[in-house]
Amino acid sequence: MAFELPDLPYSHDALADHGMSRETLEYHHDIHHKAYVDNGNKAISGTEWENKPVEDIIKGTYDPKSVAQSGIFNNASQYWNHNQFWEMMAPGGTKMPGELEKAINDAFGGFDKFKEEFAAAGAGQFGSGWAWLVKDGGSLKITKTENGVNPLCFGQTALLGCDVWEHSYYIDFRNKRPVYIQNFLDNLVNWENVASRM
Ligand code: MN3
Repeated sequence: MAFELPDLPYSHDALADHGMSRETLEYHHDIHHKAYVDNGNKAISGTEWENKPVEDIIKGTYDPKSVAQSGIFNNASQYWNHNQFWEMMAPGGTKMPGELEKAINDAFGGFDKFKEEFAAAGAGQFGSGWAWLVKDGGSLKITKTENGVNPLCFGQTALLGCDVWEHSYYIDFRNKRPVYIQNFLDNLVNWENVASRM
């Protein structure tokens, strides 16, 4: 099935008071995400993947031995990653459901410890990539991935993902990736969405 650019679940202005400007969302959603949609559709056209669900394309084309990955993988995974990313945010963030709070406390020894470890993963990803909170079997883990690689590649469930490509933060935070990640965790996460993925 063809990839389609979803609408943002909020207006382009909705996150501006919380550290993510209209200009960032115009570039990031309307231009970057759309490019993954358009290039992905071109890449799968006429291939065995043309009518497959995007999750199957990602899992079926991921090559653990490749750094560059294929054009099909890169565009399909970045298409999917951004579909999740917009849903994982809400203006000002949301209250964390108790069930998720307990799971985070159990896994990381408290919310502050979780935030520290997640921020370190995002800041420590050399070059473009993502920081993730994943469910791996029964346990919660923090991971980082390069470029478009995501938890589906490793049989994990993505609960929260933070885009640490420069296009995600350079307009609002310039080179200060750690400040962007801290703001993401403090002011942008839709914890209800994260909990719904468990
Ligand atoms: Mn991005």
